Amino acid sequence: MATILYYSPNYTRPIVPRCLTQYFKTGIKNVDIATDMEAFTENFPLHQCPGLINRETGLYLTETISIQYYIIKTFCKDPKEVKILLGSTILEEAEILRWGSFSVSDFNNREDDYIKPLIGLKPYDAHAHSTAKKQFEAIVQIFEDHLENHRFLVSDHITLADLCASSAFFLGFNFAFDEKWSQQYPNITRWYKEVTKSPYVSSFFGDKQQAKSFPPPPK
Ligand SMILES: N[C@@H](CCC(=O)N[C@@H](CS)C(=O)NCC(=O)O)C(=O)O
Repeated sequence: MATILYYSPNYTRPIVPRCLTQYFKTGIKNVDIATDMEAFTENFPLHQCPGLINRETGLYLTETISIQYYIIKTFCKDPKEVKILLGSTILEEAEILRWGSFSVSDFNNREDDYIKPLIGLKPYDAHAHSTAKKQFEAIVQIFEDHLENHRFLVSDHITLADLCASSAFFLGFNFAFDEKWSQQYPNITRWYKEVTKSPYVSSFFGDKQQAKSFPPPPK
């Protein structure tokens, strides 16, 4: 039985795990949860993806960071490349985990609360949305300030932290962050454009375009 990576094209957290399975030619089968809902639900009762499973070997992983880590450590044949992606000192490893976790937890959740009501993927409530906007602006500023003095999040090259964070920013850049937004956040925009061109993730980002306009609040 092949190892299966469950994903959904509607969600951002599985983007990097999927790209890594392809980049490292892992043979892991990428399965859209919509096409295998019964088995997905049976194995992943929280209904969250990504999820990685091989019933024969007993491999069972949830959590984006853990799955990415497993794929890189298992399938990247070049120890130097592993260090590039996952860090070459304890502090670098810790920083990569820090930014990766921050991106797929706090940042992702605040971005969802801010962007999804604008595009009909969550109910819109004007008061709740005004709070969500403030919360999002506070977190996005942390990236903008950091990237003012750093080309990438942790090191002078792309690490897993950048890949993770670029997938978290995808929702915004795809549906809302237009040119005007980019003028306000030039460092994030410069960084996002560079990271998403990386061969690690270009299989996903290659044909994606930045949003043309920021969606107005629903009436
Ligand atoms: N802590 C998990 C969260 C996974 C998660 O929330 N995934 C989202 C997609 S990006 C999901 O499946 N949402 C569906 C749901 O919560 O019902 C991780 O880091 O992987």
